[in-house]
Amino acid sequence: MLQRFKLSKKTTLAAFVGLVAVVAIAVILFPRLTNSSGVYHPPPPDAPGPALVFPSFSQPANLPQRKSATVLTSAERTAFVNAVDTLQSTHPNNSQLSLYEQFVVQHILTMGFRQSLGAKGPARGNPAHSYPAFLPWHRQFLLDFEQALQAVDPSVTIPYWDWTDPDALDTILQDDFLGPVGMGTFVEVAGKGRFEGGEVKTSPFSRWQLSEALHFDAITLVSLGPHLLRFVKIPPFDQYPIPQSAIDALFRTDNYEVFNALIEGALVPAVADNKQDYQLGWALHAFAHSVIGGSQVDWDDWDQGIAHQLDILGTMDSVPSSPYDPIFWLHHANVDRLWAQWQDQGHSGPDFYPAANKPFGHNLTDPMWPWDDGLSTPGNYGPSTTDLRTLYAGPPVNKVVSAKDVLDFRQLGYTYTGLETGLEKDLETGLEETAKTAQRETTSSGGRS
Ligand SMILES: [Cu+2]
Repeated sequence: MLQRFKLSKKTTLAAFVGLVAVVAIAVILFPRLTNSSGVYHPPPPDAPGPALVFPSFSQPANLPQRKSATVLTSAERTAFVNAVDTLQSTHPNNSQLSLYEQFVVQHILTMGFRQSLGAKGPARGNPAHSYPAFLPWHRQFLLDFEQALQAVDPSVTIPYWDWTDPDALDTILQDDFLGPVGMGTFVEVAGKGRFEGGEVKTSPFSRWQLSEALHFDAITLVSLGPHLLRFVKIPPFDQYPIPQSAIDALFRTDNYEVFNALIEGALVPAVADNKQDYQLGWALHAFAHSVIGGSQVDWDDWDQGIAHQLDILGTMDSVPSSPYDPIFWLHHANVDRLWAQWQDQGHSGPDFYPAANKPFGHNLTDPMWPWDDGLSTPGNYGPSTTDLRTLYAGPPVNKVVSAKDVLDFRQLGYTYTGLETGLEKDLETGLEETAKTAQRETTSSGGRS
């Protein structure tokens, strides 16, 4: 039985783990947005800024749709699972990593952009996390993955996990979908009880043999072993579904950087009624990672808005390795869907993305590694003696991609069910409806007189 929460903070070990955790979290999750008090003040709503404009898109007919995981037919689930499983079982040219694992190693190497690790080129910070490019980087990442799936089965799109849907998690964790919760390892959470997690033991994903070099604890850099690990809904990450009010808070901002940081989970609103103030925190995307992965955190600092991550338990909880759990893709499709929805609500186009003054890779037209034609290279990052850079084959799409190139998701060739088809079209429909209503009223009032 693990006594994870009884680790005394007075021990040297705890101090060391805490320090490593703080550094890891600071590097991986927190953007440099806050002032010295840890509170971020976005510009007031009436500050001069880009005017909201009606986007000029209209949606082509038959644009492939990413659907909610809860509405997939049994055949659609099977097609998705088979395509994912095929990527994991396909090793091009007898290479050490599968097609699927190329995505995992790409994600891991975003953590390697530190000079101390041997990074080269202009890219600064983490190309995919903690900074403005979090959303566009993962948009391109999902697109590449979806295209790889479609090379196996053209009918497949990535489903999304709506975190506010109480049924979605149970649906996803079925044997005929992404497999069940983990089993066989018990976690004692102080004041909360004993909880089970561990290996995924049924479904096609229970047969996956994970590369230990790619599957590791981001704090200790110790391998998490060859099995997919889930610790689902273990306190403090047992609050599922995520309340709609948390999504509503996200949609109150008109500021891209605040939106990006809030959805990544690096900021949370300090006071629900005070829309201006945000604190360092852990919500939405980061929270949902831990709903599956089962993070253990230091409660003492939670109230201050700073969560010290003490223990990583499951695959989804270790940011670098998290794409190894196929839930990652459904989770990030939801992140991308919410950004798409926010864009549709008057925040589309380059006015809603920082043009300059961000670390290289995070400004509007900076190439984002690895879609940068070799401009930057990461250092080696990970637990093993294997240099992960030697295993990475490069991006599947051989082109230069900046945030600007992925702002318009419809132009990339997909949309989400439930998104409006385009404001212009809605406006037309609305005008037609108004005209029809007026006509009906005229007719009926005419009948009464
Ligand atoms: Cu990521």
